[in-house]
Amino acid sequence: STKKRAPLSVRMENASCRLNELLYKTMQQKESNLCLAIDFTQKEQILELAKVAAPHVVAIKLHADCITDFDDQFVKELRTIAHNHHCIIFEDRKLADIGAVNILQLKGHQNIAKWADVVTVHAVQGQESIEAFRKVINDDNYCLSGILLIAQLSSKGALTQLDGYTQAARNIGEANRDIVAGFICQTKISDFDDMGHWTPGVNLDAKSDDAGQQWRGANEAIRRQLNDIVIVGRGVTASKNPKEQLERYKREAWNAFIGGDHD
Ligand code: 5BU
Repeated sequence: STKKRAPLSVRMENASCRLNELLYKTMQQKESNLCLAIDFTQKEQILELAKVAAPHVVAIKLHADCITDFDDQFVKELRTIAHNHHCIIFEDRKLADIGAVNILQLKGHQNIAKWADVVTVHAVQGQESIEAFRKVINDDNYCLSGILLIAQLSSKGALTQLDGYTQAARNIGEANRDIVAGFICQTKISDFDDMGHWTPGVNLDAKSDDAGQQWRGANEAIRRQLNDIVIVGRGVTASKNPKEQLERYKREAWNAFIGGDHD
């Protein structure tokens, strides 16, 4: 898509999905389009970095199933950080089963729907299986307020680049904008103002790891490829000075978003 982004105020007003009202408001208030992926295995490590990161980011992304000592206390402390700093809690679970099982997984041993604002879902299982999320998202007993559909992966050779896949995922998302807050993608794919384009595969100092990941800079991802939100993991988490890197990634990504600095 080549269409430019609408202003955040317009996107907020046009938000069909509850998550996006919160997201665009938070982006504007914090002047940030940064999401930190904290891929650590111990809750204390995660909470420690989450506290440092929370003022700078709009979302904190987790892989709860990688946490070896995950428990209710962790969830409670995480929600407190999110509340105090207006942060979205994002569980990158990548659900990919039939609708009925996706719902069981959301309410399963980690009870994702109770503490995550948003969760990733694959598109591979088809539209009706994705529409099954509506019941949980519309139920006030759960925290979950939207899903992100995976339209493109960042990894080399990802099958999401096969002909028609990304467009088919986009169509499912656009037809269900009350529950699908946007996409995980590499370039902007939807012209609906309210849809958020969240992009992983960003690192300012390296191009790839040794396991298929592909990285590009924030300017490429945001200014050229017109994504909205940068998802950064190891660029921050593997650094000796995460706070300094958070400030750097936040500044680079926001400048690219508001059309400031060029590389
Ligand atoms: P990194 O350390 O910046 O490479 O971490 C990227 C994060 O984004 C990591 O948690 C992945 O699970 C996540 N990710 C990704 O890298 N690529 C994708 O296509 C999707 C998620 Br979907």
